[in-house]
Amino acid sequence: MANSKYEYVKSFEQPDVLLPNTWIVVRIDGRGFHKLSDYYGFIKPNDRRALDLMNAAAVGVMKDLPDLCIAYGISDEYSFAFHPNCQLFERRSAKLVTTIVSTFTAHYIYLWGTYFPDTPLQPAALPSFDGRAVMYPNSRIFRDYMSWRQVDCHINNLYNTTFWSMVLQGGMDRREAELELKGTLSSDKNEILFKRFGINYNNEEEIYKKGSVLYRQYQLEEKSDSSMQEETSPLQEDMPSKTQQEKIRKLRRKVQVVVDHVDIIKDEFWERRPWILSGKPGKLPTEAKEVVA
Ligand code: DGT
Ligand code: MG
Ligand code: MG
Repeated sequence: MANSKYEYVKSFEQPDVLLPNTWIVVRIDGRGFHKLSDYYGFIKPNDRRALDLMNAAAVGVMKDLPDLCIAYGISDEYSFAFHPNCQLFERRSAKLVTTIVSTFTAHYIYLWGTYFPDTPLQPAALPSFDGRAVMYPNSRIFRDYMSWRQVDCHINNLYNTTFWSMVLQGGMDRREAELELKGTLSSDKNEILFKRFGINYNNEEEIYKKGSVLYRQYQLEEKSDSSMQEETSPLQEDMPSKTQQEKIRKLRRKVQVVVDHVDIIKDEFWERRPWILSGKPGKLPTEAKEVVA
């Protein structure tokens, strides 16, 4: 294309390439979901339909973007992680974030009717999401990020379960319940739940207590301590070429994406699924070789 006198405006575009060889986490979060959950009558404190819809939309994102190696979701948020060796969109932040946000929102809206068949979406309250990309320099810090989100899930869920039991079952005023819970420890909340409402928190559903973790289901491995030692080399020569990347994407598309509600803080999760931290495809499960998720 011929140069025009207007071409110079291109120089106003700012580069936004994320640092090489770092984990990239794109976290999206529902905009104004406090209001939206009231508008559509989400059940308090946890609406299984709303969480299943979040998970289904996230599975859609994982399938559309095979470069993603793991995702973790709670409430109205989801964290999507790219391995340090990922070269998608030359690691441009805006491209990665906007693609994930719009792909997620598209799936969320498309699937809404499956999970809320009696409550159609209204133009006055359309779900939308914001997003940001954060880099983590090594697997230990990346795992700390994931642990942080899962600890948040636990703290929020224990609080919300107790709070809503006091209000809905105990008939307490919201402010009264809030005041009583101020400064309480986990053990206090467990006791309130058990003594007043006969609820053993341990028996609550795992999806509420642990959140949802999505990954590609290769063959589980025996426990070993190799996963944390697997740090990627900073050498550019070690980065997969364009052809290698396409080959890896093809392989990943063949593997089923699973939704799990398990502990991701302890080592076991990562040791048994070394392909997540290594960024290299694992062994295909023998019985599911032909499964296209
Ligand atoms: P934001 O993110 O600053 O635009 O504002 P919000 O209102 O989205 O606030 P946020 O993201 O801190 O909190 C998530 C809200 O979503 C929270 O008020 C509770 C609501 N929510 C999420 N999942 C459920 C659910 O399963 N049931 C109900 N009742 N509410 C939920
Ligand atoms: Mg939100
Ligand atoms: Mg949120």
